[in-house]
Amino acid sequence: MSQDDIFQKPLTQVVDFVFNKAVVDVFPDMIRRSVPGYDNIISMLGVFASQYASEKSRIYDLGCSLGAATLACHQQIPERHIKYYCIDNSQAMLDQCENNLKKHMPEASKTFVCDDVRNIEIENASMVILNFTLQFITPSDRLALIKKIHNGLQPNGCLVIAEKTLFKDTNTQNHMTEWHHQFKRANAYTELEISQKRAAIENVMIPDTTETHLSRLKKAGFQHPLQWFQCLNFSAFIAEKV
Ligand code: GEK
Repeated sequence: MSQDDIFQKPLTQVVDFVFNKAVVDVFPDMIRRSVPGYDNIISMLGVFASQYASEKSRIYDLGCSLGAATLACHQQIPERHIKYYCIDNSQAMLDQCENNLKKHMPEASKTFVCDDVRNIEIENASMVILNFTLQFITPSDRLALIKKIHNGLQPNGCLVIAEKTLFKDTNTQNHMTEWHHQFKRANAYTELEISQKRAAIENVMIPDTTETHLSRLKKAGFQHPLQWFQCLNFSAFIAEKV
């Protein structure tokens, strides 16, 4: 696995972050050193799949990157004949995802679509995964996307969402931000890397508060959305379609 050195050198101008080939090569290292609890969330998606994924249904991994969430699900339920739909609008990500999943789950049915998740039809789904993807969607489009997912889920299916989250209270927000930077320092990112990454991502990744996530899920038709995970300013939710 290659080490993330994308922001190691001083840049004359920090441009908006894109999921290009350079990012693909370091992605597993980048996400683990940047997102506290990432591995824990990935493995819990497999646990949720074992409860919610019904025989011959579809699982959609929206913003799949390298396919870690899909693989975690498949490993728990290899016998259920699930049709996996891996969606990402980065061709570089999707190509590497396809390589990974063809290698690690060759027997499973899987479709790879390079498109914006807003353009994808969702049908016959028993599980839809938005693992650190919703935060990259224009905020005004988020409710429509969640409603579309609700419509495409089977009864008793679930939507799982993980995100970086904001806090209404300034004191809490400041602590969480500082502790997150401390987490990155502990994972050997320098001050320059932390600040250049922050500048590159701030226009493209727009987090919501936990309250916004839960109320939007309710507006979209999910009756009892739950937050099941928090580590610093990273949270995960699960919402069952009744
Ligand atoms: C994981 N889920 O490892 N449509 C489709 N894909 C998109 C869009 C969009 N509008 N916007 C961003 N992406 C993964 C991690 S990473 C999270 C998800 C992160 C894609 C983008 O190309 C990238 O692959 C992914 O969403 C976000 O479980 O890097 O913080």
